[in-house]
Amino acid sequence: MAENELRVGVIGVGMMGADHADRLVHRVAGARLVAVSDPDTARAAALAGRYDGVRSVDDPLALVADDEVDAVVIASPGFVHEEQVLACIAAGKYVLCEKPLTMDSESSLRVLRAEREAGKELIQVGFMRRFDPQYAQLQQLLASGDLGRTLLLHNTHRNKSVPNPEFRSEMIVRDSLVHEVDVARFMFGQEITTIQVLSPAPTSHACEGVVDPQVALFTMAGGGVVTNEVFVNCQVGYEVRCEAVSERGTAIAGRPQSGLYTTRVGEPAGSWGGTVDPDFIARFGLAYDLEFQAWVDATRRGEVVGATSWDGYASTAVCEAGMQSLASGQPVAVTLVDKETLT
Ligand code: ISE
Repeated sequence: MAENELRVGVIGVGMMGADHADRLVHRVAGARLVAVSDPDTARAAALAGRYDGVRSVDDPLALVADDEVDAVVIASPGFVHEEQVLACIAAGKYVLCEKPLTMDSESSLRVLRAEREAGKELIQVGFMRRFDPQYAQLQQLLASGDLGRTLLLHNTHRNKSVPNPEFRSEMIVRDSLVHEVDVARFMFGQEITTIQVLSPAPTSHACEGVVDPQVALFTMAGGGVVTNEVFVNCQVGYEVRCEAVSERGTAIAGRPQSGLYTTRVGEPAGSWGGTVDPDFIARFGLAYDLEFQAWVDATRRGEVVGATSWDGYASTAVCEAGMQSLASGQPVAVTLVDKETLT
């Protein structure tokens, strides 16, 4: 093992966790995947068997406590995050937890308080857009003041489809819009004070009773406004972008790049740009790689980078208000505790 190499355990090896495991093995320097855990123990064992020196551990809390695990990636479903993150804090281990931090603001607050009481920042929340080179560049541009004060953001977030018949309208707010919540806070450097979720007539491709697309409006603490379209059954592919409108100019992150101009006999007759990404793993692959590298480097230095537990708590609180607004159609105020005292 290289000196100071970070030994990482991954909890939850569904689509995202398996991708993260592969990332740790092949694309991140300074870390070594040593253990994986999943309620589907056969799936965990099969994944562990693919790599040298990786064990599968049935109990996720035993993985956290394992002496050979220095730091933990949590890619399990949101409803088990609280228990698993609290276990990491109790063990004094750094953790990269996929969003959402927890399912509601009360439980996120319990996590935040536990981390404060432990006296050391340990939690990074997996908001990967912060590491996408264009999103990061846009944030730096806005923070530099070159474009003047930021007035508006327009976010677009489209997924090809959600074939899951269990899918519910609230999941669009909690699992998809939550990314734009973090983007708005990141770009403005301010909290969101109100959220309103509008329910346009749904696409015929949505499951029965599901409101899709949704349009969410955020008001920022400084008075800026953010419009968000989230459309998870757009049928085409994965499209995510953010346009900022400032006093002296505008900028867009995530605009498709033009590519090779080709023509061909047959259908389609040719193309002049790239293709639309199929899903978030393709679209944000580089962002995830950069996020993981930053997490590993920071953990080895004993620091936390990216979205913190406060960011996780604040975004959960906004989504909670968003789910109320989805039900009523009315704007809902976001209430946060005092950041310094947590009261
Ligand atoms: C999923 O959970 C994600 O995090 C993706 O980034 C998002 O695009 C998708 O809508 C969510 O369901």
